[in-house]
Amino acid sequence: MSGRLTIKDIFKVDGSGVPYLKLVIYGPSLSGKTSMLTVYNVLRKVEDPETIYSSLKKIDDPSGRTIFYDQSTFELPKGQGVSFPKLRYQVWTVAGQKRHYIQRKVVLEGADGLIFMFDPSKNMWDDNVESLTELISLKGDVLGKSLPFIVVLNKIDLPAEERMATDKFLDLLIEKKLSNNKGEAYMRVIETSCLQARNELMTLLRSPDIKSKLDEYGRLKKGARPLSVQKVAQPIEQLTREIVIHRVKSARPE
Ligand SMILES: Nc1nc2c(ncn2[C@@H]2O[C@H](COP(=O)(O)OP(=O)(O)OP(=O)(O)O)[C@@H](O)[C@H]2O)c(=O)[nH]1
Ligand SMILES: [Mg+2]
Repeated sequence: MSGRLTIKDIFKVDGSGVPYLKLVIYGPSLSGKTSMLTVYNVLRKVEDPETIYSSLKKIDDPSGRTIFYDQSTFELPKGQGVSFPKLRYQVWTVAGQKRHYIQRKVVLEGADGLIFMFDPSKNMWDDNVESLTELISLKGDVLGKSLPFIVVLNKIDLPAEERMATDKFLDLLIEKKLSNNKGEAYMRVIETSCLQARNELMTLLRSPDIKSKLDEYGRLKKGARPLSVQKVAQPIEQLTREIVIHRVKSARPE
């Protein structure tokens, strides 16, 4: 192969010539997609505001239900872009209500990675199945292949009697041919509570000893993330990492 690979051979570039990835959070209405992106935004803001390239834009109705999308763009913190100077990752959520199908289709266009968010509330089972089936009808040919995905099981704060067991979701992933077996399915699932994460982050930021968790510039230290908050950030950050590693590996000449 002649010449060196450049970043533009591996990633798309945005209007200002900076490489970027597009991540989409998909799933039924009320599963917590907007909540996840909102918590992640607050986290980035307190950890390193410079990593927020464009702050959260929500297109929703007066009750807070998304009617088109939420969107925010982040940059990898300095020194974390593998050996690249800069990489942006756009995070989008879809509007989960059934009637917004066309909007979901539009938002999905050009996605480089997907987070599928289940709502384990017992009365939401059919909506979960319907939403996953819809996603497969739109992206089934590439999902889990050239389009990496992570599954989030939100609302783990709900009491056990109000929740479908995690096992049922693993079975569903196998039935839909997104995993070969339970072990593999479980590897793709991250259990979260966006509600708990939001509350714990707010409590932390208001706590009297917050100063001990801040660095010299007043930014929240990475190690200070409460576990619930880390679990909400993990799907976005892990997926970004997986896509970067995969792209770099497959672009590298043999
Ligand atoms: N108990 C509990 N409630 C949550 C959790 N995450 C979100 N919620 C609540 O679920 C409701 C819906 O959350 P949203 O984030 O707006 O859901 P969405 O998936 O964006 O919904 P659409 O915009 O209609 O697609 C809100 O009342 C949230 O407070 C969670 O982890 N646990
Ligand atoms: Mg929403």
